[in-house]
Amino acid sequence: MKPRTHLPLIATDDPPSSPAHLVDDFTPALIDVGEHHLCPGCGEPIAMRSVLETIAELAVVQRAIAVFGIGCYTAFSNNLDVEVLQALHGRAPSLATGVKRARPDTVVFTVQGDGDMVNEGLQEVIHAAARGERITCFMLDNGVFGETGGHLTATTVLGQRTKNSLDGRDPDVHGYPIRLSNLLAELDGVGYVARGAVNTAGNVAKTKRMIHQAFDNQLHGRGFSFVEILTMCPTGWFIETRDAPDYLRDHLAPVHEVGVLKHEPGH
Ligand SMILES: Cc1ncc(C[n+]2csc(CCOP(=O)(O)OP(=O)(O)O)c2C)c(N)n1
Ligand code: SF4
Ligand SMILES: [Mg+2]
Repeated sequence: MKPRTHLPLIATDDPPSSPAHLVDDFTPALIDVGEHHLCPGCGEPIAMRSVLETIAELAVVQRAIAVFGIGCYTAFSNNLDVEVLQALHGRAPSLATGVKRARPDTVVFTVQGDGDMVNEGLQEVIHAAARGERITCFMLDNGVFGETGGHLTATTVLGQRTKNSLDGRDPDVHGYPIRLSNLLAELDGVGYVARGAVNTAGNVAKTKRMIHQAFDNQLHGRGFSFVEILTMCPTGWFIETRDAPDYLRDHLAPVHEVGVLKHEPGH
């Protein structure tokens, strides 16, 4: 019987004409080890990868210094071919401020989570932003303290089930979520604020442009720059891995809306 296809037929015993892509082929040059220990379906590796690719594309690798907060993403500090400093919970913007002031020629950025930045160190980022520090802060926002087991943070959306809000976040008991990007966009001293997400290929591409703009802001000395990136955390959301991108779309993104909130090229 003839096969039902209009496509050119390849003999089943022919070897492929080009080698199959290995996962490692896609690893950005600045990641030393192509493996990580984060959960399957986690959004943080995608966000980290986008930041590292941008640093390489901007050719600032030799003068890039990262300051990490404490969360699941901290595991990457061992994998990167970039200078990394480790800050105490929430203090990364202050440490980054010191580095940038001491070495104005460097490109300094923080990597923090919503728990680290909005719960445990909120004043640090607000003051760094208001001072117009020429640093770039990235917040990986999954709406939970992922590393410690999926507890409620200040960005958890109403109704979201977490380890300590089993029936969903209730505003009468837990209060309302803080939209940090919106707060920062209000501050003088801030040149660029955007919120991206990594739940679809389109959003990953959009987020990468935001990361690029944020670094560009720093390179031109236009004050503080900030990108919040919504990331999947199927483990801390207590859902199936495959459902996490849609969960982000249906629950987190309607509250923490994706888009550029402030862009002042002449700042
Ligand atoms: C002062 C202090 N309190 C608590 C902890 C425990 N702790 C480690 S990671 C973490 C949660 C971090 O959450 P987030 O920044 O949102 O990162 P995620 O794990 O979600 O990526 C906490 C509470 C700590 N290390 N230090
Ligand atoms: S707990 Fe969440 S944030 Fe942490 S590695 Fe797993 S999926 Fe990622
Ligand atoms: Mg988190």
